[in-house]
Amino acid sequence: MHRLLSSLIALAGSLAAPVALAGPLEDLRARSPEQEVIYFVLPDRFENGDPSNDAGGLKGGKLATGFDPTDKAFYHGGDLKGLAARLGYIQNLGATAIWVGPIFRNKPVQGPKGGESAGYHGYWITDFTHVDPHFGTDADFKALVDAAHARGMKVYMDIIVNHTADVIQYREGAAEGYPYRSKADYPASAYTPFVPRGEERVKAPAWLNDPAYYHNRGNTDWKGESAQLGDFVGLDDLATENPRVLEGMIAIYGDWIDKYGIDGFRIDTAKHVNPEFWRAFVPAMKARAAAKGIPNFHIFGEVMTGDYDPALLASWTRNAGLPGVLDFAFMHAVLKAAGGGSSEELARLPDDDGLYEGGASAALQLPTFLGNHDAGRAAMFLKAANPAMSADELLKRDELAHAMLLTLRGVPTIYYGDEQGFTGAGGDQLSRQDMFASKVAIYNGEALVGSAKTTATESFDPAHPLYRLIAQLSVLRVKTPALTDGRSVTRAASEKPGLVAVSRFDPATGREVLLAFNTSTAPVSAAVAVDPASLSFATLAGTACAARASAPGSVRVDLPPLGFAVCAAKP
Ligand SMILES: [Ca+2]
Ligand SMILES: [Ca+2]
Ligand SMILES: [Ca+2]
Repeated sequence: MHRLLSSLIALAGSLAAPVALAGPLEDLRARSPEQEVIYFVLPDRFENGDPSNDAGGLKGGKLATGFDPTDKAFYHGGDLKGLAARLGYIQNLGATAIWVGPIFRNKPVQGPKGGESAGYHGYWITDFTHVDPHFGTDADFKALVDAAHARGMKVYMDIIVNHTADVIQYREGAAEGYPYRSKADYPASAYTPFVPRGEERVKAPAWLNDPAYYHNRGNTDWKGESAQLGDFVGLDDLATENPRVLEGMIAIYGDWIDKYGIDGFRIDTAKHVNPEFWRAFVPAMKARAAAKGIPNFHIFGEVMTGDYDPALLASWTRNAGLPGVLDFAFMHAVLKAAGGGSSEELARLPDDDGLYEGGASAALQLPTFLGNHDAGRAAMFLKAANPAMSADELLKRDELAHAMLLTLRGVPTIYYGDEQGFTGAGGDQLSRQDMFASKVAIYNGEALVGSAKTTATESFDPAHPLYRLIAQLSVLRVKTPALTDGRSVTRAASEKPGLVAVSRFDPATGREVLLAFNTSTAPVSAAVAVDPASLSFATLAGTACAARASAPGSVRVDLPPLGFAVCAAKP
């Protein structure tokens, strides 16, 4: 009751300010995961709301504080206050949920001498119970969540259970680079672990400081058992099959639900943890959330695949019981089609949805995306597929890919900065540009899609063509049940550039929405099969649709080069 009361007070406070889509907390809690549009942000790179925390309260140079805004491998100063101050920008883009990169206290700097980098990304946790001082305070996080909720927006935390920061070292194997030592070759202890002096109590909760709760088998080579038991480039790999570790992680993350009332978890490196762990952890988190009045708590895992195979993604929803996985197969299929390649991979996704636990209806809650902080950005992939194309063609292909993302099945997940035309020259650090005025030379040297400016000045332009398109289609999506909850039927696809068409059906009325995309640089004109009951159409977005079916069961689709149309059958 107390929590509800304080949320209502926060809500009442926010109503004094002009807020476009403020809705009560009850409405937000009632929304299912597939009704959201997610915006994924790395707090260090988004907005600096408090320069006094830039060094994280640490003294000394960049190797002590981790702070160097000119170096893409170090902290740049972004924080939770900055993110809270920009909620209006994110909400006006049409996003209804924010996936915030990990905010827990990290080891500020790690890596071999001369090759150090900082924990600005948040994936090197030492203290799982508090906000990293570079990002602000626990109170800043509370204020961010409350402010988002007051606007009707959800907050998803990015969590890690597979590993901690690299603290544990081994007595042997330095010269060889700590290669993985298998269970067969080393059935008892593989390496002799130790914690360097001064770091004995750096982790929290305290049980995490005991090397007995780690695998200590050396670095993973990503194959076989080492994918689950090996260290991720030195990061201490937790013994997640140990009941103490399971119980400890349930306590840690349950506490964040209890204290902050957040709305979901994105799970990092999920496939490097034994499936049995998730089978216990996921129900525990759902129960904890339900007890806090959060019935639609969303959980989705990162199952990275090199070959973008839906079968591997789906296996983690079955064997591990993950409610959702980030849909890497969708990313690959859309970029291939929107880049002018074959659309046959995209065409078969509705059939592949049968692989997921719960089938096609469960697949509606898979977060879909066009790029991310590891792989790289959509614009980079589109450009790589067509290196000689004009700036205008790149913008049109980027818009086409976003039109697919925002109308096809799954929960559209916008990677921050894509809406401002960020491109990047690679994945990882090269795809983590600053939204506030950047001091990183390689970022500022990039041409942005759809804009003549660079990242040297701030990138929060609501007039950017990609921002405007995403905003338009997000609003349309959220109010169109066929797009959030409808089943999908592929109507047209090809191994060559050209027409891609998919029908989606309102789950309540059965009414059809036809989505048509032209992936070629020539106009297309084609007859497309539709439901015989779909006799007349309204244009919801894009190019004008034919007002009437040519005959029951067929409609003419005319699209300009790289154009799209969203056509709703009328009752
Ligand atoms: Ca700051
Ligand atoms: Ca280590
Ligand atoms: Ca592991």
